[in-house]
Amino acid sequence: MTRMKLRHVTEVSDDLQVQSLLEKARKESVSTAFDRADEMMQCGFGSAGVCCRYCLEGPCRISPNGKGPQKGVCGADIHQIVARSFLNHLTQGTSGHAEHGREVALTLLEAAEGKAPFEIKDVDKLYAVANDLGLETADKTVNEIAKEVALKALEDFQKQTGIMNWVQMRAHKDSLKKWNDLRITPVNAHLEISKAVARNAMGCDADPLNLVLGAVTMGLVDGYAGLHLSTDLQDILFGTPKAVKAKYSMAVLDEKKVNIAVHGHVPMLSEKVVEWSRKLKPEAEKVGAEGVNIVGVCCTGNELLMRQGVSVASSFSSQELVIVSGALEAMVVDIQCVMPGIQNVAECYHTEIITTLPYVKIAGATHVEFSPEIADKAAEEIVRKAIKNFKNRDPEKLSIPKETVDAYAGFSTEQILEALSKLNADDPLMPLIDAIKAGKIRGVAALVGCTNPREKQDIGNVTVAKELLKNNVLVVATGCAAHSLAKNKLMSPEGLVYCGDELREVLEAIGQAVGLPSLPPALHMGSCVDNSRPADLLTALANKLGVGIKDLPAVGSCPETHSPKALSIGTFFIAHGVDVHVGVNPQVSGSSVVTNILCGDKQEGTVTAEEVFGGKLIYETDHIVAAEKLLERINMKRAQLLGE
Ligand code: BF8
Ligand code: SF4
Repeated sequence: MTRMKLRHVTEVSDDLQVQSLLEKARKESVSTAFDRADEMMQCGFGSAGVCCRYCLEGPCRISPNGKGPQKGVCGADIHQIVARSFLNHLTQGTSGHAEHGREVALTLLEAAEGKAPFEIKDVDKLYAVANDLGLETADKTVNEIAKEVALKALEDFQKQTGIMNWVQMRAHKDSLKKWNDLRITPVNAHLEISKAVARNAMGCDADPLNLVLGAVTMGLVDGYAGLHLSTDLQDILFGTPKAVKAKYSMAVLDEKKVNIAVHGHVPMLSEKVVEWSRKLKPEAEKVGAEGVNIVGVCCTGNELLMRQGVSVASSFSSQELVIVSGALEAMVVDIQCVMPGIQNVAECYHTEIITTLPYVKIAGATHVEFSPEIADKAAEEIVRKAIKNFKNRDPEKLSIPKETVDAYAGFSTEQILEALSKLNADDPLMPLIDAIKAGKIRGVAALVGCTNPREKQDIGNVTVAKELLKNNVLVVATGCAAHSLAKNKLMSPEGLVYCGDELREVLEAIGQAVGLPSLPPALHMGSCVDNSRPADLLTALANKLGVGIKDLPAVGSCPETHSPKALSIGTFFIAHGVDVHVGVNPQVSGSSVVTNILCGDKQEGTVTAEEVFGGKLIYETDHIVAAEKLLERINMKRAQLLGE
């Protein structure tokens, strides 16, 4: 096979540590996602979303330029095929988050019943959620209440009528009315996912608009059964995050310690791995190490960072390079965004890849089965395996980058409100609202989602964030986007130089009220399921102002999208009327109809997301132009809201 020309390392990432580890990988003939992305030819049909493989009459593909057959064998046209392919992406993204929520609900149930070794860490949040669910709490023990909350959560995967409990509890009333009017409000997560798969099959739903509305239902399932439900229950189980200082970059690996990377998304196992890494320090010392060092990768990293201040080594696209350091004794993975490629990379070093879930295994990897009841046993076994592997480290292959970056994280909605309460104890939202009204804060932007090996790492996330900050937009961040911003000093007061003067004054005033020099320019709100937190903040702001979420000067941006989960999250926000930018092709361009529904403006005779919900999808690959478009939308909403 002819090798495609690989990008120079400086074209892959601006991160010098990533560049040097990629160089090392290439020298050692180790294949990584960055190089595989260069070698992979992109299919034009797939890119436009016009290829259908839903039945064995096909595969069928329609050429968007009008040449060749314009209908599949069954008669499906290009718009029907693209709409189904969009719904398929959304269903896939949503099912991952819904499974996450269900696993956490089961863990809470087992903890409450005394079957799993977890305690309720945030009793106040438990009471708050129980009250919001309308549960009676008087004369009940904490565990009794936790059990009822867990059962309410599990109803959201079972009930056959009505609407999901978490939608009822968390949705803004105007948004909910809209969804009810459109008859797209989800009943239960599994029912909706199953229905989406069924309607997408050959011979079923063939109306592009109806299919896109089905995708919006998936977005709502994602938002409530995935994001909100997971965040609420994880906060109850593991604690609601508070401001915390931590370190970022590949340099968080420690030459003197046994290094374990925790990777994936669901925090149940990784919380226990942290616990056992402390307990087994004496065992690590016996093999000549100074202890056990846990580092985070992807959203498991975000979860541990937010609650325990665990340092973060890598976002999605450079996950394999953590292994290339030669310093990693074990990489423990649970679910989602775990590249199968890590096993091949690990085989070139001494790293042991340990899978933990029965339905997420990697051929060649070690498997240590995890379930909540045996959480301690599994975590202990994993940490012991890593300690045992320390002796196999090859000093010749060792290359740990040197400099870490300080970052503040832990900005849950509760933490933000607590900080604001230092300025106005009776009405904590008012300082924020006053700043927005006065134009000191032009609007709020959530920088969310991924890094993508096809894209130059971090550059999209950082450029969009800096442009918005410069224009006095308050930036919050989650997921791997948060990783990009943290590495580039946007989560420490050092990054204040990137803010407009007015925004900087507001951040300093709030920060100083809580004893810090300033709040950081970008507030880290957590993992991808924690996109519930910016949604909660927007709901609180809208309620306070007596308007809908669609009326707020708020936007979302995912410049380096890789995962369908990001499309699900984006659709969840669009359903609230929030404009959402993606910087990577969402694979709908083959259909003018679907593209217009998602991205079009209000236009007579056509139905668009903007017209129905008040927000739209913005696809823009130029990061500066993307920021300009987002600012334009913020200014438009400000004009409508404040009469500017
Ligand atoms: O859920 S941001 S690359 S790790 S999908 Fe994956 Fe994207 Fe990272 Fe977290 Ni979210
Ligand atoms: Fe072709 Fe229709 Fe089957 Fe798709 S569903 S593969 S368009 S025949």
